[in-house]
Amino acid sequence: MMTNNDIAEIFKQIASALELLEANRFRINGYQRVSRVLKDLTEDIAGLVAEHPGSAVKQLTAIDGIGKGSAEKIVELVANGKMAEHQELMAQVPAGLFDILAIPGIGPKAATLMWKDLGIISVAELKEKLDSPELARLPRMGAKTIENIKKAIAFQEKAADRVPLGIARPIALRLQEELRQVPGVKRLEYAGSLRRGRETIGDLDFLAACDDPEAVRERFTSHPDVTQVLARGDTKSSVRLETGGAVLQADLRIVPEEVYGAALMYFTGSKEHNVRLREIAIKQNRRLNEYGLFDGTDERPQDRGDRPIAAADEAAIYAALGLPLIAPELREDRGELEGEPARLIELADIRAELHAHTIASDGKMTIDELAACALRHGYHTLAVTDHSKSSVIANGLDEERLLAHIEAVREANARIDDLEILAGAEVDILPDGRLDYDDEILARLDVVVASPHASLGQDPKTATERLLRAIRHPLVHILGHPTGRIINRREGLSPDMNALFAAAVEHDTALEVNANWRRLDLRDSHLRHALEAGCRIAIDTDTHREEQMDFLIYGILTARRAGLTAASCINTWPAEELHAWLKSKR
Ligand code: DGT
Ligand code: CA
Ligand code: CA
Ligand code: ZN
Repeated sequence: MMTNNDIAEIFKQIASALELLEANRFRINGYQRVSRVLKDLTEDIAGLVAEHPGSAVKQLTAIDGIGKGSAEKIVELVANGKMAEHQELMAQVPAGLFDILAIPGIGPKAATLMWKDLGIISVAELKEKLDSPELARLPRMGAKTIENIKKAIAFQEKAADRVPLGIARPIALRLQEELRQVPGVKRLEYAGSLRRGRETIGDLDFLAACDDPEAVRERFTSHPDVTQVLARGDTKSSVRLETGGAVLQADLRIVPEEVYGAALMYFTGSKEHNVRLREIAIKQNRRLNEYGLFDGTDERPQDRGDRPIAAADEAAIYAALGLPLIAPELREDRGELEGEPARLIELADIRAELHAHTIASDGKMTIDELAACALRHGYHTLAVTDHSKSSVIANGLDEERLLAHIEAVREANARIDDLEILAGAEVDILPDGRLDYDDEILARLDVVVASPHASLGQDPKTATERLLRAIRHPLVHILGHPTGRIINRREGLSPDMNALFAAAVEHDTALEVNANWRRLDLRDSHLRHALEAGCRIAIDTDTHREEQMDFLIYGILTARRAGLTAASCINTWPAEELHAWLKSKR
């Protein structure tokens, strides 16, 4: 299924190809505009087309900025997976030129000149020619411009290949499960940034202790997702994984069982956390490395046959250092070694889902299906929060449909046992901070999640005012995905977070950690500050389809990275307490 971003990319490619071919400016601008409109939509275009087979073009032209011609092309693209015009253009322009055009500082004129005059058709070729006199001779190609291009290429190379947590983790779990099946495997886990629950993953780091290293290596390097074996050695093998559109490197290290804990600590990182631990060890006249914790400060005590004080498991090593076991998610050198550690929130603490969509707007489940899903998760409370009327693409509810929907929710609640189903809404925070329903309507809802969906390119000051207005609104319970960012795709709003946190405490409005791995908004670093300020937190999945309720783990990992405890998270509260809090805003 194509994402909005995929579709937007195709339109952008058409615009770029036309630029490189020096086509009419108006035509180019038109495609660029449509691409931008598609990128800013938070609702699923392919789903919209699929659900309105006869009237998709009409649905699409209802969106501001999409004309009939573009709508027809979108339908063609979604239906066939390709678009004739796009393909014709792709045949005329070398693919590598698009990467060149994507480098900040290189416009279409420059890219066309590099192509036509110097025959440069890939970033690699451009890199080779960056110091050549012929490049510097091109019009407007000064030393400063070339310097900027170098920097931009370096930045892109660094950022481009990090994979979102929600893509990397399922791949890693599959591989981990498979490797654990190999006979003789005693311990096998992923370490690295994935174990720390970072929102994006550079590569996967597996660690094994086993009787038959060759068998584990063999299973690892011959896994169906492996497209290339990069290294295959006694202690370390590396492969390239390609699956479901993601490309990811994975390393497997095999260590003796006696030192597994030390190695797991080392390869879990972070590097900065490890540095701190080694400093602590040295102060105690000891040495910590991936083979264990040793007496004395010699470089490589393991080579002399020294026996470690602790090595087999992490907890024992931390304990020997005089430290509590630090949760992997906290190992970032952000003060985790000071003070008493709190018990971090866990998946099983969550008892309520307070942000979920049904077919009334753009969800795939009925109220009953959503309720069954919540019951399977063992929740005591479910809030049905469909979109409000301004989210046209998401089939947001106008007042009349909302009132009928509230009735349907109340009816389902009366019929379904063991679950309190609350009538709610995810109400749009309009660009100026007003809400998309008036107070009389909002007051009828048990739960109001207020979220920004449009105008996400606003300047920080306007964004702050906008979100503050929603936080201060007496009928709002939760500020949903506060910045609207999409990981690796859209930066979203950049409001003054501390101002939001102070207002949220004052007005007793909870802030959402949206567990969808594309969002994870609030992100970990923001959440840390929210907790310091004393904010209440909601962790919700914003479920649109059944499997998305399992996205909760990504919200939990993110929350643990910020040090969230169950008590600060409204989704963990017993039913009476949660319901009383919700009513306090009515
Ligand atoms: P990533 O892969 O970029 O998402 O981040 P990590 O944290 O997984 O980093 P990675 O894969 O380079 O290394 C995995 C862990 O191994 C890292 O968190 C700490 C440890 N490690 C790797 N290289 C070094 C090093 O040079 N010094 C220290 N102290 N630890 C290292
Ligand atoms: Ca890694
Ligand atoms: Ca690695
Ligand atoms: Zn939502």
